[in-house]
Amino acid sequence: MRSKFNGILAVALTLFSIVLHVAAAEKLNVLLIVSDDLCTHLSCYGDPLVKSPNVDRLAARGVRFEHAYCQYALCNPSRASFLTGLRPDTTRVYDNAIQFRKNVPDAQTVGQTFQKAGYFVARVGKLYHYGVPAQIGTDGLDDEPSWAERINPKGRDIDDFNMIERIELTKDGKAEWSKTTSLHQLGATLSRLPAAGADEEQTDGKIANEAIGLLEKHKDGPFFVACGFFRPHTPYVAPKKYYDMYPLDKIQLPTVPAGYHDTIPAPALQLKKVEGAMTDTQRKEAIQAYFAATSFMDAQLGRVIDALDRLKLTEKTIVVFMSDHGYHLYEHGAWQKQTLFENAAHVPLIICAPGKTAGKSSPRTVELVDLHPTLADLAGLSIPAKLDGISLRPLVENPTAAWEKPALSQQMRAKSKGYSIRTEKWRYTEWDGGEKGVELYDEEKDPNELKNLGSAAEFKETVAKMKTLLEATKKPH
Ligand SMILES: [Ca+2]
Repeated sequence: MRSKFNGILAVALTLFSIVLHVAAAEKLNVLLIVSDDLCTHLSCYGDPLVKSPNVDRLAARGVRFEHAYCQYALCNPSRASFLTGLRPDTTRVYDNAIQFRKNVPDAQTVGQTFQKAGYFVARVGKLYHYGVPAQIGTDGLDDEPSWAERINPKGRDIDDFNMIERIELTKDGKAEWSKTTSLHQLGATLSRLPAAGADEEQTDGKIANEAIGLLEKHKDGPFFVACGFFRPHTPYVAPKKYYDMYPLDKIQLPTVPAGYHDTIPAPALQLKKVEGAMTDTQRKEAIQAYFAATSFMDAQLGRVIDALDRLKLTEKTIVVFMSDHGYHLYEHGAWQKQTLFENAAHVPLIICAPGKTAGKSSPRTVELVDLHPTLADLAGLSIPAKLDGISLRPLVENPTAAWEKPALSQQMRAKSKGYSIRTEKWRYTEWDGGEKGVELYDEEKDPNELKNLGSAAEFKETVAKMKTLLEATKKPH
């Protein structure tokens, strides 16, 4: 009798452990890859010149969001927003100096959500803000509770900094590429280096190696590995072979109509003198360098995807590829970020989820603040309360599903505050509630946003509707 009971118990225990094992095996892993300062000059987003075969590879495996927007076109505010799922007006992080927990100490980050669910959660490289390049190799403004393991690779690009050229204004008002003398002077300037050494000697090459190492070590899952590449953020350091992919005569400069800057509100653009003084050749050299850094990052991404495939993790892993914000490459006469134009607000976003849609694009407007609830939802975890974003799972399942939510971006200036709301058809931007000016762009007829309709009598009603939409969207939860 006793042995029969023991037998039943043994069978029951075995079944129980099988159930547990299956439950564990069914948990999907997450691989989150964030590139720094990457705009949508990518092949799968329609750029005719840029070679991005590995971003394209991911686009073929998942849903490519055509209209994804950051909430703030600067590293720290954007990253604090999408890694928590809170808007910048909730975190009150508007610059690169503050760590978000000073303002929202109890925020639950996406890393914490997955740790609570029993995942191994780690990051390699830049997820929360780092000053680039000076803080490479440190924790920067990291959030320790988000991760169980943190890896900060540092490549030869940091040691090669005294080879890097940056654009500077000379005393007689000319722009020149000059050798720099300080790491700290490089981050906010246009700076370039066709580098020596192999890919794997550079920081992003080492980041790919470390990410691959984590995938190998934790392949039995469930894992949440976040991989933050530093490129194409300036300084545009990439091995010379990537520069050779973009001959200067193939690069087309954007054009700005005469008198254009008088048609937009003063806070919309803050151009630097040195950038205005650049020659067209120097502008092309800056774009060449950015594209080289993009293709270099893409190649490192490819190595990580190869590892995922080699380890047979592709069918068990949600993969997200994205950037923290867009980037101006002389569009509107501007460089870099911190505007409310499409160039700075628009980001690449690709979500590959096993068993969901593959190789399609979604035209719906989505926001990076949606990342946290989306990942939780796709992994079958409960979505934390009080997030500002919503799950994009309906669009990952059906990219053209009905969707009303617009995208909101914001930008602080020293003396004014801007908000911009984007629907599939319109972008509406206002500075200080409209006191310092408004902008309205018809995105179907004017995708380059060069014709501001904000003051035109025939669009008064559209402006009023967009203003109402903006107010409703920015209202705190
Ligand atoms: Ca950035």
